[in-house]
Amino acid sequence: MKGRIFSVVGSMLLLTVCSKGNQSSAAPAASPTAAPTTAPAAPAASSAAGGTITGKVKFTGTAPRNPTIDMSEEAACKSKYKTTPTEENVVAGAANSLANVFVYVKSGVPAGQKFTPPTTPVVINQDGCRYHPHVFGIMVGQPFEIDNSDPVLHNIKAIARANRPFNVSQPSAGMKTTRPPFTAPEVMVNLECNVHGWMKAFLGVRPDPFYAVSKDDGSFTISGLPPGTYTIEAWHEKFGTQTATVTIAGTESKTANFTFAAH
Ligand SMILES: [Cu+2]
Repeated sequence: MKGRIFSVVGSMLLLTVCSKGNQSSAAPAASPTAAPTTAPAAPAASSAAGGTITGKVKFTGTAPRNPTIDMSEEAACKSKYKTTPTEENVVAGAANSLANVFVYVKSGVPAGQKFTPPTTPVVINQDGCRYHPHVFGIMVGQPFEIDNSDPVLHNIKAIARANRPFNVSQPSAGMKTTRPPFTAPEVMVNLECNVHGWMKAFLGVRPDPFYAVSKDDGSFTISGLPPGTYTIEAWHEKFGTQTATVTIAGTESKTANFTFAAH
């Protein structure tokens, strides 16, 4: 039975904290469906191994309606939609699942541990006078590319505190701009368009690869975690933040679910 306590799968953390700054944590609870241990974790796991945290993000209450966007002055953008486009403040799926939540390891990664950023750029595309993606992550040191798929002027502005703010003007379709990498962790960098007030995106800059954005079904996966006890934060642009504490030993998988209260 030794090691069993570290092999619990499916432990759940259910939080209903809403406002920013509130914190709570819960010890993982044992699940009766815990998978049997096959082997003790290798003491020196490669970066591809490690533990996994998966979960789902939901909300309680009624999601606020996203404001419609009046694109009548940008016919080239407006023509890309069959119905009136909306902002993407709250992207809800079936069964109150919540997309566009940035989930990341806020603390617990040993200080001084370095992670090599990918050389492939993270790309944000301006298409239909909206940003794609709307919420996303990037590592410190990773290239950042800004594309314009619209035949209209966009001017993307990064509102950053830990990083250097910037302004990039892209007057025509097909333009691509590669920015110098971000230099410091920052959750979140706000991206806005100076021309179109409804255009907003949010970028989480992290020193490690331990982050994810919830999908339409609210699911997320963070993998490759070395053993440790981690504070996981879930950030949503309207509903604030929540945190959970998860302990990972070996190559196990743990569950951390988050439930926001819609307001
Ligand atoms: Cu724009």
